[in-house]
Amino acid sequence: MTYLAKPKFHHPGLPKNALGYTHRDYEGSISTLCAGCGHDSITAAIIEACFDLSVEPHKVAKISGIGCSSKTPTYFLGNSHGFNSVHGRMPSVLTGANLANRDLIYLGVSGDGDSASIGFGQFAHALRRGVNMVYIVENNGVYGLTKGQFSATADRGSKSKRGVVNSDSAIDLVGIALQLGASYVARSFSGDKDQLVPLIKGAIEHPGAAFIDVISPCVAFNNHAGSTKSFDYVREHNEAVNRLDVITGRAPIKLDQAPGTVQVVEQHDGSRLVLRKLNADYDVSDRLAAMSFLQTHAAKGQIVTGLIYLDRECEDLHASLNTVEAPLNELGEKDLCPGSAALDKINAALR
Ligand SMILES: Cc1ncc(C[n+]2csc(CCOP(=O)(O)OP(=O)(O)O)c2C)c(N)n1
Ligand code: SF4
Ligand SMILES: [Mg+2]
Repeated sequence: MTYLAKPKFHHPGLPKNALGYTHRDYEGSISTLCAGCGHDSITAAIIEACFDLSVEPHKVAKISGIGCSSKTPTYFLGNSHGFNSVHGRMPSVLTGANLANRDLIYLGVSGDGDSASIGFGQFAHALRRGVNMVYIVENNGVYGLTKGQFSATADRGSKSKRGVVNSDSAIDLVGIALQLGASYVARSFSGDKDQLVPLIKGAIEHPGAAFIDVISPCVAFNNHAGSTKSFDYVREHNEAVNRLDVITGRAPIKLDQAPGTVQVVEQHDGSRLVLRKLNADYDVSDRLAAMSFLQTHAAKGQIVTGLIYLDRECEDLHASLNTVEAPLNELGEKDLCPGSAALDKINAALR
């Protein structure tokens, strides 16, 4: 239970990262989700990614909405900043926090109900503005917390646990993110840690709006035959475009790559994504091709996973607004109050 703290002691031989921290230092409270919930696997992947990258926990702000998925920040990074906001409002709270202090890593955690229904507008605007963040949707196709109603990402024709057939078309958040201009777009599966951990690491290193849609089966309400978000269905229909890993501090290598080889993509901050390309004709830098690839495979009933699109030239919201670099809480009176001469100049310019 959330109020039960995990014991502090751990095996003295646990591996340590560059900061001297173990996995335990990136954990949170004990999860209260249903045993086997895909969301818990995503929590484990976030912990591993932050451990691997030696992220300083106090440099992370985790922000969520409402839902089983939005509860998960309690279960990881217990020493980080956290804000559990209102249903569908994570993106605007995150945007505000980011504008006030760009020095933190912003980790937005949401659900398909949280982001594709009540928060759809918020989702859209945070991505199109290029807020520097990692935006994770833990996508189970249902409102898990409120007992399994179809969400807007449930596929048309899929069946609820009680046998009701969904008659509405699904929203594909990856397709929308591509169209809105997100500069890092990926999809993964909660049960594929090998793929998910490097995708999260890449998103943390990415200096712009990074969106990851993670199919995350709800074992209580959406893991039956007839569901297209169940463990069995996703395993059978998964079409991985690439395998990747993140390595920091290596020399860059060009993007043109032969099928079956390894490719390193350099990002603005100097970190590298190492991609193993499985598809001969797949290129992560081509937004239009990515959109068409998604649609083509969706028509075949296949779920494309992997790093689907990456814009290495992206600008974040601070660059487009030309904001001050220092966090607002570090600005002194001199910065905030330039004096009457400066004010007179501004007023004169407006006359
Ligand atoms: C303004 C508002 N409307 C409705 C609700 C009820 N509600 C709570 S969680 C939720 C949906 C959660 O679904 P999702 O975001 O997919 O999270 P999951 O539980 O599936 O992880 C709803 C409708 C609410 N808390 N607040
Ligand atoms: S109801 Fe579904 S989403 Fe919520 S904790 Fe249980 S399995 Fe996970
Ligand atoms: Mg959901």
